[in-house]
Amino acid sequence: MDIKAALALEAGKPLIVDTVQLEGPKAGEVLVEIKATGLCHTDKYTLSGHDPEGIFPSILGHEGAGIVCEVGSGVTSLKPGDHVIPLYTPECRQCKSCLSQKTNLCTAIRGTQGKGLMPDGTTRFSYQGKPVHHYMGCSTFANYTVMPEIALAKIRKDAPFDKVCYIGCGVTTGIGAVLFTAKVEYGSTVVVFGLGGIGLNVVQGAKMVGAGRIIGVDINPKREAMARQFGLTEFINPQTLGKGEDVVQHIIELTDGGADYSFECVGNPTLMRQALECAHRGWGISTIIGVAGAGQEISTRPFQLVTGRRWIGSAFGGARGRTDVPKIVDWYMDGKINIDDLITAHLPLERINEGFEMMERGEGIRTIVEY
Ligand code: NAD
Ligand code: AHE
Ligand code: ZN
Repeated sequence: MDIKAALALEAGKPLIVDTVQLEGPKAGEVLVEIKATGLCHTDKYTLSGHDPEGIFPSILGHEGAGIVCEVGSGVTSLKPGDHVIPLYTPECRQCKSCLSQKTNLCTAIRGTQGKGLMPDGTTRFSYQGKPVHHYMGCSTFANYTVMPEIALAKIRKDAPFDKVCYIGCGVTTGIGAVLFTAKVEYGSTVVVFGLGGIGLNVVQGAKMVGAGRIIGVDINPKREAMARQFGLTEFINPQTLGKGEDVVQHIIELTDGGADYSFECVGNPTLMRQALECAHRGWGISTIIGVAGAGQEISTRPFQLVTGRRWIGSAFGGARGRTDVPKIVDWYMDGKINIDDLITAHLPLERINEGFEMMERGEGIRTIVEY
């Protein structure tokens, strides 16, 4: 069928909106009409060419919501008309990782997904007669996509697509990192580096669990007001600290020894080190969420770990998609979490590049494309 999609034809070039061809679902696959998608910093990162798994031409986008149109043979858990959120971290409930109960990183289809292919090793998209790759198993920058059944969370039908699509990445990543990965306790002191689409959800998660202090670090002063609305208690702009004043030392002094929990939500190895080193000696846990480009590495003195700080990471907030995403949609519908105020722009697909330009300029938090 003919569909409308924003194509990433080349690294570093704007997306091209055009008609693309999509094949129907094969065994174990589902055709989904995407109704809305968020623009995540990770899409921009892959488009930039710094993602070792970035493949071109491809259709980016991984933060969507939509309706099942057709199911392939053998699909049992979904039917046409069901509302779904695509999962870049699927949940097969059968692989070693799923069965371990120790991780959300399902390995059932990770190999083909990382190569931009469906589990059978082929693509469903083509443009001008040539194959086009999938992205993170989702490709939500298209009004229709094909997904494996295990990579779709079934959600309630009264949830608005243009809000709950954000649960497909940013909301779950931020709140989940607090609840499922770091397991922040009531009364804790939390430091969040980067107060964008992910960091503000870390702030929101920290408030939910009753953190005592929530300290945000960002170089964009416009982030402070929104972050305070979500529970931030103190804001630090490293660029306005006194001359020679170090952000790590500043946080350690401010918190009487360091944070119980810190989160890096930017993707900058220098900040990852700062986040670890501002964690409290003996017990501080620092969680890396930000994605750093090819070739970048983290470093610290091993003494930082010997003296009891722990460095961990979180993908998709540690959430098991088919199990946890429908619950997070319920939290939103029950007013337990705020998504509406984080959505700062809506655009038609034809103007998707303007959304990435806004991200570049640090304007707004989440832009949603509606089909
Ligand atoms: P964003 O662009 O909305 O937010 C980034 C924030 O970092 C902005 O507020 C910006 O001002 C701030 N920032 C930039 N440089 C800074 C610096 N030197 N010091 C302090 N603050 C600085 O991006 P986002 O959508 O929130 O994504 C954040 C990161 O998380 C990206 O690297 C993204 O790829 C990653 N991510 C990871 C996962 C995961 O599962 N691990 C999921 C989604 C996104
Ligand atoms: N392809 C990149 C890694 C990208 C990455 O870390 N992705 C996160 C999700 S970011 C969503 O906005 C993730 O879940 N990773 C786990 C996984 O299995 O990909 C690279 O550097 O190679
Ligand atoms: Zn994302």
